[in-house]
Amino acid sequence: MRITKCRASGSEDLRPFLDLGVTPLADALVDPADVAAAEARFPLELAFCPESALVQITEDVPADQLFVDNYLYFSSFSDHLLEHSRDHALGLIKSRRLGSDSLVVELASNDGYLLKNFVEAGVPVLGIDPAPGQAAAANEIGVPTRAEFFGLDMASQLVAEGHRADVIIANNVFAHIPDINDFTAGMKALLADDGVITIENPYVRDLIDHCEFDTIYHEHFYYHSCTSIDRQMRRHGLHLNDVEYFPDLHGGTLRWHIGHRHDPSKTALRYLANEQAAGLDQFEYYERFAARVEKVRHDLRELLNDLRSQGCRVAAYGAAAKGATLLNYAGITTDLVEYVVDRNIHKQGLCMPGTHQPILDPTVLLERQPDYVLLLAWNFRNEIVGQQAEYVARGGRFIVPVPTPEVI
Ligand code: DWN
Repeated sequence: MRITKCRASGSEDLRPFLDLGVTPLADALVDPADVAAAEARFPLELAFCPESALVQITEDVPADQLFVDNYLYFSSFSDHLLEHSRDHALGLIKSRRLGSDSLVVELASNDGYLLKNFVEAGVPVLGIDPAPGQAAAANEIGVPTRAEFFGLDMASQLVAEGHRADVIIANNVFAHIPDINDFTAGMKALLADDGVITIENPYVRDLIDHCEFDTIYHEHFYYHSCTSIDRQMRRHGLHLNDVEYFPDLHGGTLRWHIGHRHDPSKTALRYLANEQAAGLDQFEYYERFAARVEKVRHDLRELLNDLRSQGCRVAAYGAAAKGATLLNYAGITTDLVEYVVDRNIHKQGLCMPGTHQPILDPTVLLERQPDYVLLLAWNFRNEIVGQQAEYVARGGRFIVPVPTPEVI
């Protein structure tokens, strides 16, 4: 179902600027036995709302189709992400002076990859994640987790049980929630008076500036800027008070610090001023993006067709959601890329959505030594290329698809 109003502000002045076609759900990997069956496909289109300054997709895919039984994303398959998360936890324990009488709540806590650091430090935690597999994995390692969707109702229930959070962590979830206002109201209700919320998501400015269009998929309803975050929080009596930038995480990630009181750091004010100067709160900033995306599609297909005409064998690395968007938008089927490797054991043996490349263990790269590997998980370029030193030493080459297709 197509939305006609901004999900945050309710404004009807919603202006589409990028159409990536009708694509399957990026995380809906396909059982080989079902490749002949029709897959659910939905329009994938981005729009901008001048009132909220929020970039968002215009299709309303039911959340229970996105994040429950077949959700295969486990955070613990990236060493870089695990290290980043540990630094975040230890930093909060120190800066917020957390102890045995504190409470840290993580929304979309996945497999306990982050909260486990607080548990080890003796800080009480609560994980909340609707995906049963991930919640079960978290509970197995001693991270108390409830397999539910978070919102105002759940927050009110937790407060009624006597819980208020000194820290609420929401990493890679504030892009994933159909009702952003209910979710924000829930955080407002649950946060202790002097508590802090830290929200982490890829930065829409990097998406546009580095042409990271493949990070657009149906489970990402929103693509945030500091301006859109600031306006969303003010709608709920919360305030953006600080900003941290992680250029090497997921193609450029911001961590926003939010509280009940308005006490902005110089950094927060600088980010807001820079975004206004660059025009991130104006439609014109986004309207030229589509032409750049179409050029990447053209150039990548031309490169892969040239390689095929030379008889080269091409595989791909990373059965990532972004990989599904890239392969489907660019129409890259098994004639151009034969298979995908991925070290997430839950994904191996399945096929990519829509284009149906089989997903295999990365050891296959040394067994088959394809001439080229398209790096679908380019956000982990250093980690992956480093791991595949032997493949490279034997003459293998990686292709990085964005910001412009490049053989490295
Ligand atoms: O918001 C989200 C973003 C941040 O992460 C989630 N909704 C979904 C996910 O998007 P994604 O699937 O594009 O994520 P990744 O983490 O970029 O996917 C990387 C893929 O590569 C995973 O399937 C794991 C795999 N991998 C691997 O095989 N070897 C990753 C690393 C680092 C490796 O060394």
